Amino acid sequence: MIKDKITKIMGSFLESCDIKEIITIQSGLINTTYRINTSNEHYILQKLNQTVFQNSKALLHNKIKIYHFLQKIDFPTITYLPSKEGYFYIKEDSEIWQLSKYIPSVVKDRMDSTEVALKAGCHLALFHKALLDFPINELEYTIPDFHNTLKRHSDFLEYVSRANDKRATIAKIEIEKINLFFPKIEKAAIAIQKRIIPLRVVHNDTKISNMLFDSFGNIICLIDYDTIMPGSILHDIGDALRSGTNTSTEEEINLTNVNFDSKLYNDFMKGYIDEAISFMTNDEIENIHLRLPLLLFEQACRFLGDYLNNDQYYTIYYEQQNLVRAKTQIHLLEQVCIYFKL
Ligand code: GN1
Ligand code: MG
Repeated sequence: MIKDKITKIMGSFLESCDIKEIITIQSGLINTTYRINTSNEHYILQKLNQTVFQNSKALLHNKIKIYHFLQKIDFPTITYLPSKEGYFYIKEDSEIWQLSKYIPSVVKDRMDSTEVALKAGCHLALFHKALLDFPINELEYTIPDFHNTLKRHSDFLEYVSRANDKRATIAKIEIEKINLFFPKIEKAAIAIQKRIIPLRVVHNDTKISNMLFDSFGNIICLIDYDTIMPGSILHDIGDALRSGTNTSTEEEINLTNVNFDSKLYNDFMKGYIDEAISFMTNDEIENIHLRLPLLLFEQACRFLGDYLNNDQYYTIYYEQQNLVRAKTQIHLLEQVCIYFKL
């Protein structure tokens, strides 16, 4: 029984714990997450997906180092709790579990006003700024080539070549669309891959649902430090905009609801640049607009690739969910390419 197992795991972290309620949180696509309500405190308990995060040691190393660093400089952060043995995780039947304090907050899938977009941009810039002093060489690459768009595309082509006939036929139009988009984004992908853009400590998974808001629309903190590693700030900007400027979500089935909101795009950029202009290089400033189309393209390749690979990577709750997710990304990409004249 899951309750027995969770009670045992909670007992490895806390001296005593009277569990009142266990709620499964479905918003993440990789790890298994529960909210645990007890008679006094609420917690977030998470089981790491070790198929995706094969180097769990490196992941925990990065996560905890960043956590301690943010705490030390008083930057808003999640609070991870140590186990009774003093580690920030426990191992149970070779599974890895982490516990953090639950933060009462509003979770948004998109930026729903100018204020929210300005604040999201500003907070992301402050996060990057706060980590400028973090010794980047101490971080490990937990998932190599995570935002390497060219690699994501070549992996996608591999999945196309190996796909079963049924799925390849169902996804025919989307596969063709990705093939048509590739020449449009290839130059930008190469420019970014050539590392004209400096390596910095970045989050790598800045979708808006990873920013917790209070009831006034202020950001409490960024969550999900699983993918923090060296990368480009442009990845984070692009990923926040990918979800943030969508008038619906990446799960939307009705594509007429999925539209690129250019006003929110500009608001977010203003919030980011006002705060980050002091440390951004010219190359970063000149290439800042490229990352949104690249991230959308990358994510379309990843979702469609996973559909063609029989849903091995992302959690799904119904059969064509990864195809639906790929369609939303392609639909937005079409609009974004027109906007940026790509
Ligand atoms: C995954 O698990 P979650 O929801 O934090 C994925 C991100 C994608 C995102 C799409 C390690 O993030 O890269 O952008 O789904 N994380 C990993 O929703 O692959
Ligand atoms: Mg994540």
